[in-house]
Amino acid sequence: MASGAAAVAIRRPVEFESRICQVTGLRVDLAAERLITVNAVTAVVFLLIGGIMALFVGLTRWPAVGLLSGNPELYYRFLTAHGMNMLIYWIIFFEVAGLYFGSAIVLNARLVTPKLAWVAYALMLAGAVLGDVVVFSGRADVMWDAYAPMQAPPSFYLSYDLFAVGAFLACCIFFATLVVAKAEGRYRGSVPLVTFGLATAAILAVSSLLGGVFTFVPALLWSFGLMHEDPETYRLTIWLLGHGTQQVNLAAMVSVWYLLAYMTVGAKPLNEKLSRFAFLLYILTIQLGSVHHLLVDPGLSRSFKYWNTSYAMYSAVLGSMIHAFSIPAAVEVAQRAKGYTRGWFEWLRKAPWKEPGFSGSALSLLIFGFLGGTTGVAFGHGPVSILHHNTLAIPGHFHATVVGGTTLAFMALTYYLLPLVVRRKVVGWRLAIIQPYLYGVGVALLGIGMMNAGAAYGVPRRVASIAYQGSPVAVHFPTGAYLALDIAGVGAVLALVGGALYVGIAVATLLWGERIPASQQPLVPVASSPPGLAALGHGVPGTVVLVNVFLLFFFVVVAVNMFFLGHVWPVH
Ligand code: HEM
Ligand SMILES: [Cu+2]
Repeated sequence: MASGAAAVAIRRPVEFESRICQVTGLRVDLAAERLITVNAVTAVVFLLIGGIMALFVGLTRWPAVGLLSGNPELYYRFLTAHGMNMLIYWIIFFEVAGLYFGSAIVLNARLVTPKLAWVAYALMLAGAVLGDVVVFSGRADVMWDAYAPMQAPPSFYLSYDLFAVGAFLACCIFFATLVVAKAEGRYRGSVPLVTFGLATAAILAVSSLLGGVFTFVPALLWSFGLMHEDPETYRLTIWLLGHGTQQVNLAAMVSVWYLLAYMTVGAKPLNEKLSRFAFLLYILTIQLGSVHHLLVDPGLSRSFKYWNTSYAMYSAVLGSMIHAFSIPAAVEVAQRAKGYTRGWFEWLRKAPWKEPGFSGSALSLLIFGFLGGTTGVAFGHGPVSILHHNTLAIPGHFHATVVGGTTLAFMALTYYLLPLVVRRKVVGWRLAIIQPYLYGVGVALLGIGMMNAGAAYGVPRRVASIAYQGSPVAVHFPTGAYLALDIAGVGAVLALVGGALYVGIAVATLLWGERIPASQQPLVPVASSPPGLAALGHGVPGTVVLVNVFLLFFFVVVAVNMFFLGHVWPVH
């Protein structure tokens, strides 16, 4: 029998049905193409459902409107549906499409076992539909995280189990595709950076899904009355899932940033090894951060909490900072190579701001970095966490990460997927140009408003009315709190319009978009020849300035939170 290495070298490539992409020159597996399209379209349908829920939830939390303030039951039902459809269904269906793209398409390879990929899709869809049926029928108003001892019917936990098994299968198919592509000699050397980043996401996904198994299998048994559920164990395991999946989102988003920087302006990382190392830091340390969700919990030792949320976790933050330098620097080098060399920022001014693939990912990077990343570090600090726990500051923070960051990046990528994978001309290009701005500015205001209301005034999360309408004890908040909620409300409306535009453009393109014949050139500009390192001669002064502005801002965010902390228990 041949040794493993020899077997790798001699394996005969299996033929598969494909086409050659006229833009990228990549060989596109048609089976993979269909799976990517169907998973992405399904994702958009769930984004629409989650978005309609966002309308109700957003307008309820804006006291000036107070849509469901008098109907807390419906508010909790819709908030549960909002969390599940957005955080789980929309994001993960889109990520599965991304995994198939990053493996089969980017590597010129075939997706192994497309049939199993359809099984994975069917399991995820069954889980998502069951979840929505249970929630909308009013049998599980328990929020997406469903903390024990609050109990939902078995079908609720079963829906998560089905979805998780499907998502796990999809990850396995991704890894198998990488291994087989190598064995069949579809690529040489190491995989491209995008695939490497997505592999990071898939590895984190597998470890997060284990958290899902540890949580929802016992919970299912518990709902059948077959075992006891310990609330603290539940919280520990669900945050392995809940935090872990956010890091999957992070790794997937950063991969999209690299991909779009390359496709829109031809930017290539200055030091690819360093970028890969930054992804490695995520794999090694980022899951430890999950304990920041338990900082206020009794039962866990202080050393356990602080060790997990301090030393090791900051190396994952270092990973993000490396990407946050590397990507703008790559864009600057590419732009300077095109002759935009005047001053610090001509390269940035002359960037393709009317190209939604570029503007969307640039805004995503800005919102994620300035609003999401800095506040994540500040709020994950033990004593500050106690201060902000269960206030609107927390959803404010994660709307900056998973909405302004990941969702916006995925939207930006869609403007490339539509012409390149679905092969249809984007309908309503003029609206597409403004879509990322509307959504980005909206989400930024939503995040800033919620964080301000929560951090400065202690406005709680997960309540239909901050005045606690109908309660025997009146609750008053200062005017500043209402002002902050007005900012969030205006942001919500802008983001809702931006989100509706995105869904409208995607659906209209799928249904009515002009087909692009295989021979025709793309309708989006795709940079062809990325500059070599020679272009680095100009240096990256603009990026250095931006990075310093960021560090200063980071310092201010941490300092402001310390200021809040210092005013909790004044010592005279
Ligand atoms: C137009 C866009 C959006 C608006 C206006 C919006 C608004 C809101 C508001 C006001 C809350 C409620 C906070 C509370 O009452 O405690 C909320 C919660 C939440 N949102 Fe969004 N959101 C939007 C998009 C998204 C997206 C795209 C995601 C995920 C990718 C997302 C994930 C969540 C999650 C996980 C919660 C927490 C639910 C809970 O507390 O269980 N949102 N959102
Ligand atoms: Cu977390």
